[in-house]
Amino acid sequence: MEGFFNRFLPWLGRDQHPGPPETAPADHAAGRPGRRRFLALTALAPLFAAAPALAKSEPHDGHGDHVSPAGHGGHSSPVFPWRNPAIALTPPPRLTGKGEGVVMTPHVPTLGYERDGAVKVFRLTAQPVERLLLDGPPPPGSLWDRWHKAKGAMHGMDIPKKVKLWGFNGSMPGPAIEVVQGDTVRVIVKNELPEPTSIHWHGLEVPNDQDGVGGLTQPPIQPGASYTYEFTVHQVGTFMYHSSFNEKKQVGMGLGGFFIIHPADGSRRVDRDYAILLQEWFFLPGNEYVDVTSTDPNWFTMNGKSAPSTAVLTARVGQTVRLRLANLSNMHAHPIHLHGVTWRVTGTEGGPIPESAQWPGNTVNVSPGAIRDVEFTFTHPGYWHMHCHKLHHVVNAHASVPMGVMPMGGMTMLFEVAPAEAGQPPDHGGHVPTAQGPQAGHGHGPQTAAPHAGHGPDAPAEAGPGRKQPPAPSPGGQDREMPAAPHTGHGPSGGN
Ligand SMILES: [Cu+2]
Repeated sequence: MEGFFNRFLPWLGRDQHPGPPETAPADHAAGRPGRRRFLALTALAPLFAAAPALAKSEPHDGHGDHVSPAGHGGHSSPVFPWRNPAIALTPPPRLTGKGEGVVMTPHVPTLGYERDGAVKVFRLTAQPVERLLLDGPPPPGSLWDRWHKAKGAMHGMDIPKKVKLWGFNGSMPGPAIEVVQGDTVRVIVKNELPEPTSIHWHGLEVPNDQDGVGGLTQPPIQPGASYTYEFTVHQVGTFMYHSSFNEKKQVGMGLGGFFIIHPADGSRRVDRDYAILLQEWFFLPGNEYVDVTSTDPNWFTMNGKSAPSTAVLTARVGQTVRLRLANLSNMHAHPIHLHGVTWRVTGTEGGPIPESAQWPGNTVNVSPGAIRDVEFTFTHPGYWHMHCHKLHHVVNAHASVPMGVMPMGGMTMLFEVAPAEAGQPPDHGGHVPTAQGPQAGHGHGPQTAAPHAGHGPDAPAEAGPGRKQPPAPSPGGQDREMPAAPHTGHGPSGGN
């Protein structure tokens, strides 16, 4: 075992592990972070938002200090800006947006892969991303527009909320990765952030040296550097990837995404398969930099959008629907509630739940770090309301008209459910899906082409034969998040 752990010595500094300090003063003399340093960092925290301004006035001064590895030697941690202008941002790799095509991730692209023999090769670039949490006013006549006008509440809905976060491949959340049980997966991660990072595969049973805990199981990925992960997936279900370095800040700035594994035998299919990532943020009024020190968020997003800029999901009566709900929030659980259905909770962050242990409901609490798959069938057409049932989480910016009629914001989405297709009974086979339900041939009509299961073709990213049509576009219009800087002309594989 000693030899095994010696592998970690170069970056873990095991020899220097002090153990319990004999006396506090000696510990301070050795440079161990103490209360004084904690207080200093607390005092510096608000400067984070101002850091880009400092960087602007001194474009190249001091960045050598800013990007130095953190945490070694006991010196004070540097304060990192949102972006290091000395690091050119790579445009999204060619295959961003061309995934397996089974799961729909509104507002977020999926990520295609290239093949290296039997290995599926994905590319993720961690980088600063500008994001519109709120696009602005819903288009006149759109569902959201009609709803809020009928309600008499449009106040504050017309103000776009543009923020500066961190993401992958120009997207926050990062693009969704879809693979098949048994695949060997290689993910090449490039760090274009101003500070070190590393990526953890949340819930995956991988070898320890692929677990992505920066400084513990691997050296942190320094700014400008790349790192390659490779492992074989044997599990099935809904998982995540996220930063596992400086997590409170880096996850709090958006560094995460879905990692979905389909069964090798093609089971667990449904007609409409949606993945929704739950996140929360605190923004001081008028500030586009998230305050990662706050424990009291005032903005709440589903796949990076707050209502009324969230997608309108679609389904037909009789179709089987799955929601994969994952919570990457720093602080809060989100009890997600859907009107008009009784669902079964069919999966967790640990994979599928055996049928005998699935439970019915219409509200499921998703804790930070947890994932819940729910499956159901609508029995009635119409507009069905889906929202977090912590009602503080369905307004934006704590609402500016607390004694008036508040518009719906935050973690709110709508389902637009069409009648069953002609010739089909609206409720064939019962409305609570059974374990057989998703495979029971409910599919019919243009939206129900069976997702292709099994291994992707050699060039899946180009063809996407199983691609389902995405849901209706966000009522607020197009996603407009993009890398923060003009593209620099690097090719998709540049820098790797
Ligand atoms: Cu919530």
